[in-house]
Amino acid sequence: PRSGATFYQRYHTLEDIYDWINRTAKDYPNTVKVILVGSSHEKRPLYALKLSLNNRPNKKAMWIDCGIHAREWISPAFCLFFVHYSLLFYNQNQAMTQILDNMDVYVLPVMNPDGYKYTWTNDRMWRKNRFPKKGTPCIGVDLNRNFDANWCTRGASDYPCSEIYCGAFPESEPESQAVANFLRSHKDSIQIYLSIHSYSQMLLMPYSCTMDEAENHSELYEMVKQAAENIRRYYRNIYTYGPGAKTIYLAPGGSDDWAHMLGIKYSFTFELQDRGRYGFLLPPSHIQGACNEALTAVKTIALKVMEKSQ
Ligand code: PAY
Ligand code: ZN
Repeated sequence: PRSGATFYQRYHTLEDIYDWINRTAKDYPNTVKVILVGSSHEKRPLYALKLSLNNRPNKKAMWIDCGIHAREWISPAFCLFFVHYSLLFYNQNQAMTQILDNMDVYVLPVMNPDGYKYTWTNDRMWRKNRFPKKGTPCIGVDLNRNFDANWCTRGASDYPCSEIYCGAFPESEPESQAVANFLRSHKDSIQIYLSIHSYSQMLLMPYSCTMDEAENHSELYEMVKQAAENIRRYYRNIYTYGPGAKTIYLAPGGSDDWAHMLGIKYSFTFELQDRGRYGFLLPPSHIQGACNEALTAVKTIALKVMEKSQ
């Protein structure tokens, strides 16, 4: 059951997450809407929650996706926590109230449900989706290499057995296509794009697909820097920050770069805890801390974006 805060201090199966989505929508009928944005290869629904806490006209929006990579369990855990926190602390926490008064938030808790399911049943370290490519024994496309941003250049692979296989063509996968379609059709309202991954403790900004600087490099850099400083001040934990290509490695075809190129100026990828001790196998006892840190980064960035657009 979802009762009690401890629900958010555990990892959940895909079935439990679907149940949670339904219950959340039922419990908050006036503020939460479930949107079917598409479905996976194995025909599982991709549900996003739309949080709309205030019906001011012409509100902007923020998009957050989690679970693009199956084994990064802290990522869906963050999306669940974030929704819970937003609903509970609207009108309690000042930053959260300000944010939700000014923007709607779309949250996609599991972008890669087939892969996520597979990590619970077969292989805890699975990363990609579960697309079976004809003519090879290998399965799966790396959804974070499948977007149309310098697609399949250095830092991705066209070899289907690779962990960073880019797929047959950009948006070849139903999961990435669903997200891309949604963002394309809402790009006038969506101001902030966030994609949640683990691990490494990094706050990444465009670009990851090239060494070139984004045209708004300095404002993005200020945002991730301040977010990292806040995390350090409140939680005494270190997050590195900067453009993906220079901070972690070249990663073409990523969702954050593609969203930025689409015109969503404030686009980021967060790499949550830890820095490698447990890696993808972050113990449940660390969920709360990891989520608080990521929440601090979301708040810092959203408030900065709001300052600019006022
Ligand atoms: O925007 O540069 C970016 C994202 C880079 C991520 C990727 O898609 O490769 C980084 C990795 C991830 O979260 O998937 C980092 C982890 C530790 C990994 O699997 O290498
Ligand atoms: Zn990842």
